[in-house]
Amino acid sequence: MSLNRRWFLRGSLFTGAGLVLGCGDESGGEPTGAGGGAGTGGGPGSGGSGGGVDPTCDDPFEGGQPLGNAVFTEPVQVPLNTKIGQGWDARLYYDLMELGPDNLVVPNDKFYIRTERPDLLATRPEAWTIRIHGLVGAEALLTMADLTPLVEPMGVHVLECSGNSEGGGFGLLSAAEWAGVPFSAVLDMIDVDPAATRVLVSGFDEHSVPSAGGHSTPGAAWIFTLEDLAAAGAFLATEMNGAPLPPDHGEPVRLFVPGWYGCCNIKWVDTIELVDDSAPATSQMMEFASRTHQTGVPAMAADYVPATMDQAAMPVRVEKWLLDDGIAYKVVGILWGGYGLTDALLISYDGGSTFEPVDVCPAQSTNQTWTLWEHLWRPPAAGNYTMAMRVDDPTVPQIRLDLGWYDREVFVDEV
Ligand SMILES: Nc1nc2c(c(=O)[nH]1)N[C@H]1C(S)=C(S)[C@@H](COP(=O)(O)O)O[C@H]1N2
Ligand SMILES: [Mo]
Repeated sequence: MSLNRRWFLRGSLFTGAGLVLGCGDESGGEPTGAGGGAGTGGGPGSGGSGGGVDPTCDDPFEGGQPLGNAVFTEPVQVPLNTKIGQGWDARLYYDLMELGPDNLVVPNDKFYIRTERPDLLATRPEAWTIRIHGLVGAEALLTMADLTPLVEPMGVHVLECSGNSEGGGFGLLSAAEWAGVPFSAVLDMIDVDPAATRVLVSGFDEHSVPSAGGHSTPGAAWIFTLEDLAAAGAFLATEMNGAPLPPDHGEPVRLFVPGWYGCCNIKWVDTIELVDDSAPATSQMMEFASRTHQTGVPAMAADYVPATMDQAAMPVRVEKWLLDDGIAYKVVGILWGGYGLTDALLISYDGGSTFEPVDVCPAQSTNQTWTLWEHLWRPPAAGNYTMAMRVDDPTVPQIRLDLGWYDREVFVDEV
């Protein structure tokens, strides 16, 4: 069931998009069936085991012996934690296997990259300006000197590319600590025409090398309602993990819209245009329509639903352990996205036929960033297993869990 949905989904995503290894479509492309398993393995308990576990949380693995990681049988087709490709197609896939209780913020040099700093970008960060126009009393040019005094800490937020998929080890997903200027403070500096209902934010997006196979279309811009931006707590980010925004992440300024997919988080922001409900969708919105779960490809911005991340969850590492009573597996995973807290996470090891509860401890306390969880698993026999997840609450939107988007296959060599 879940597998069928997944294949259906792949089919619809990858139509006509042949994968160019290393610089292809960010969706990852079809599995090659060729072995795979790159980036798996790792040392015993690699990735942040030990230390940092909340003492109030029960640890069924205490006193046990870690025996290394089980291998995800899905082919990881790309190197992880290494920047590859060029221009729009530049990618850095983060190795989610590294996550652990003490390791929930991704350092800047490993934070995922989707599109590198454009080589045609000539403006120095100090000379950066943002042109403000459209439905405003007067056009304006915002400088970094206008923004800098308004920068404040924004906390840890997760960012995910809507094209995140198993072909990239689901590595287009990272969390960092951000600082920036609330978008509301920017709007306060502007004489916004009362007729304005939406805002179009666009960024520099010209590269000398075209995207391979036309996977990425030029023009980075997204249109939001003023209410959506305010409700999300959107900000213009200028710092990441205490450092100025790195070149590949939008230096000197990017949009950050908490809870929205990466494609809305425009880098190298150079224009803000106030518009109304008659604004046509941008090419970027159309390019990402299916990946942000729109119905079709609407021509008008007003016909787009917010490109927010429903509740999602997936395993990131499966550790093999020897306990007093034999072999057991520690399935470590994350919970992210969503619009409220949940304590009803379920995991399946048979592709979604049967589920068991995951006791997330410490409990989820925010939707801003991901929450780590662990689950003790005793597979009945050696073999391949498809892990699927869902939230046991029909009121919790979870479109990608419904679609089996984050299902993962793991090979167990011994029980
Ligand atoms: N100017 C510009 N901004 C952009 C993009 C782009 O290609 N050009 N890609 C978007 C997409 S699809 C994603 S997933 C995020 C990635 O941000 P990161 O590279 O900092 O992780 O940037 C977004 N902002
Ligand atoms: Mo993306």
